[in-house]
Amino acid sequence: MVHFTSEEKKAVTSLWGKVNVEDAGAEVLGRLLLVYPWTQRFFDSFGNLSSSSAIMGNPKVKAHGTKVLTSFGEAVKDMDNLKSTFAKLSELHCDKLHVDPENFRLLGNVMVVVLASHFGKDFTPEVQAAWQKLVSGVATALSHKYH
Ligand code: HEG
Repeated sequence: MVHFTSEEKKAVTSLWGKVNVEDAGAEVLGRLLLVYPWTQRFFDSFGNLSSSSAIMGNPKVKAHGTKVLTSFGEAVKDMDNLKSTFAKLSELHCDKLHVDPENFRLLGNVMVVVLASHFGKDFTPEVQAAWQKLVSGVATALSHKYH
């Protein structure tokens, strides 16, 4: 499992405190659907995803993105226990949703891009390294129950 130093935990937590979960959630999920269009197939109940502006302004994308980032917030709160935090969600994504776990890595990297664009020079290389570690740890934890 990934290990976080106290500096890394601080870097992750202090940035997370400034994140607007609704706005960032809409942007992360929207960009995932736009950049990796095959991910759209999991969301055929979301209505219009036919263009960049349709995706980025879709209220269901925003609502679900908020849900995903709120869940990420649980990871931030308890970085030493990612595996147990995401055990149930891992089962859900595997058994019920059939999401290929590679998509968790894609979402994590989109998340890093969005944070970089929001925080500019405050997103230092050290802060990025800590976040990359977290998104990778979350993806691994979400993949753990796959069989
Ligand atoms: Mg998943 C549902 C979290 C990536 C597709 N996802 C959910 C839910 C949460 C969640 C908290 C709600 C679970 C519930 O209703 O009990 N998802 C989550 C995280 C990540 C992630 C933290 C991070 C990497 N999800 C993800 C990806 C896809 C996906 C990459 C597909 C490309 N999630 C998905 C679908 C649902 C959820 C299709 C069900 C949506 C619905 O029907 O409401």
